[in-house]
Amino acid sequence: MPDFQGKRGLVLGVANRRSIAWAIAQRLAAGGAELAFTYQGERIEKNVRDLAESVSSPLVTELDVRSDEEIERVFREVGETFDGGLDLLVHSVAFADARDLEGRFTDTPRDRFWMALDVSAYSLVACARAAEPLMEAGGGGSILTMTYLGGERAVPHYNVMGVAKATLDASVRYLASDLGKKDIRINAVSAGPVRTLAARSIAGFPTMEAIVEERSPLGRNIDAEDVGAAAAFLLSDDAKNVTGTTFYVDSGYHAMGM
Ligand code: 0WE
Repeated sequence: MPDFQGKRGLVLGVANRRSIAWAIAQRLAAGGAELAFTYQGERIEKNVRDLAESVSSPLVTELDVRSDEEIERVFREVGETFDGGLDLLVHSVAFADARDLEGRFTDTPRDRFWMALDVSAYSLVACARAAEPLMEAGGGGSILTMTYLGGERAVPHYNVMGVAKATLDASVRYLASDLGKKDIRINAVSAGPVRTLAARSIAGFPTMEAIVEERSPLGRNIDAEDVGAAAAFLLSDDAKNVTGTTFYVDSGYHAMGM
């Protein structure tokens, strides 16, 4: 169990107790980290406040990652809360219009294509830039984002989210290249399908789970706790020489050709 005693973190992307971001946050909190949270939209505010309170969070604040002004405000609040420092950043945020997660990728309209990339990929760049001075003040830091195999291969119906994840994956490498000199690391976890709020509305999710069971080397699906454990390693000093990489938590599914 990695040690996060004295570490300060910001977690984006908790919606409810099933969220991958929450599984990661619980691991960090169990290791002694102090955690701030953001939430998107009033509908989930109470959920996130209740969860945050259970780990004695000093800050819960709204953030729509499409807004540069909101990102600026949130990182100012984080700096004020944590004495000008930040050690850990968890980015577990993605969104595409539901209409674009079915049917043909070819039919994705321009506005919804850019919306998906804005929320799901550019947000990492904007947050890494805002985190940089706070992490630099503390002598370094570690950033983690969530990706999916659909950014590397054409997974049926993942469509524009796949293009967003390809952009996110490349952004991880370029951010790692820039931020390494400040001892700021950035990595991605590529998780297999997990039943979260985001997954529940997706038709064919049970079919995907059945395929993972049938074809993955380990013959089973993963859960959010598996992601939490991998994320904790990558965020911890145990991974002090790991940056710019993708760590697969998918029962080995990505290694197969058929
Ligand atoms: O990245 C994801 C899902 C992210 C996501 C989910 C939704 C559902 C509700 C982004 N936007 C939305 N928009 C909504 O309106 N995953 C890795 C899970 C996932 O989603 C899929 C998958 C898998 C796996 C969609 C189609 C096919 C496979």
